[in-house]
Amino acid sequence: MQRTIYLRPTGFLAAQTETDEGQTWGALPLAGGPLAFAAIEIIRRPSHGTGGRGVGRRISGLSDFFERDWGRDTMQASDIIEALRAPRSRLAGLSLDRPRIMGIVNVTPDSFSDGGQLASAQAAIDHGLRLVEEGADILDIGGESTRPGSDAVPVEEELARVLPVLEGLRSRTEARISVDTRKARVMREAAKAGADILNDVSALTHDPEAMEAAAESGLPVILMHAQGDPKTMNDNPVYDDVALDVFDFLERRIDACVEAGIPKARLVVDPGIGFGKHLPHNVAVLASMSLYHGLGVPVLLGASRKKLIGQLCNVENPRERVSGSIAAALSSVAQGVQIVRVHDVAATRQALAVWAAVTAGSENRVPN
Ligand code: 7PM
Repeated sequence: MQRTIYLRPTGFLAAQTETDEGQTWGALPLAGGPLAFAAIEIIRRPSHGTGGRGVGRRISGLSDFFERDWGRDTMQASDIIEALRAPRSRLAGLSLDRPRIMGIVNVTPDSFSDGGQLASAQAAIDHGLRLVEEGADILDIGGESTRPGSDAVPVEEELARVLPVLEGLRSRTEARISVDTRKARVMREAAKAGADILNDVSALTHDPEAMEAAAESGLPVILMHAQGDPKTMNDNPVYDDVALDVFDFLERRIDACVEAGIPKARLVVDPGIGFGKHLPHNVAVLASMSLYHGLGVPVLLGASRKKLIGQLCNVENPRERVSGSIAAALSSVAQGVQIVRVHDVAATRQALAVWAAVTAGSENRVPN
């Protein structure tokens, strides 16, 4: 069935943790997290083949929304409301009732050391442990550079990069560990070595065996949207409406996972900033992050030090993009995003601590 309506929650207030009937006060709690929403942007996309052009958008207060006669869209609307409202399952044991930080541990040869494989493994382990001290809830280990324009990495090489770091961190930290890979064999070996989460930038589409490997692992999976393959994805990305096209893709991938035996409670979605997206696409996605809560699973954002930050701030050197990256993370967290994937854990943690205090201390709460 072609989806015709999308609902983007907006007008955020603080939710009290025990809230369950906030609706009578004009706001609904969002996904069991720290926020409630008081308004909804109703987005209509003409169904294919009707000759309709363009996407219609209007903001509606909650009471207007519920008084409306939704006609043949009743099921679509009530399904999304239920998905927006339902508290999220724990992710590898981690509660998602407050924002969580995923720290990036890159294990590509140029990322840490020129002293060979052993030295770079040790450097990556040390780096991961430092990120945990700084407040990372999850460490994301990646051995395949999926930078736009980059070449594929052979599976043996990727395993040789990732496994020693995974093993080293596994025995030294309580933090959850995710492995950033598109390959079934890396998923299987990582699961055996104690990984908690699989993170696939191709949403289990790159390797024909990845879906089965992920299902058999029993691990939660992060499904990221990308248009095209890393090598060519940023040459000429094309969308009808980028935020909605990404929603449709992620919805189809969730369905495929559930079909293959990965329950929805083990899935996370990510719109994939920079993956087959130019600046206006990236900005449109960031402005619509709360839309993805309608998929009914936790939402992750990875914008840290990416090119769009450089473009918005006019900064060439990725290491100098920390403040802009924090603004991107905060704007998403203020839309209810549950996980931010970042290089700069200490700085992000400071920003989130201030945000959380101000949000919780707000006088315009939704009462119990
Ligand atoms: C070199 C350049 C290495 C760029 C890696 C990158 C995401 C991800 C990456 C993301 C999820 C980076 C990228 N980005 N996984 N893996 N979401 N789920 O900038 O945005 O970190 S790799």
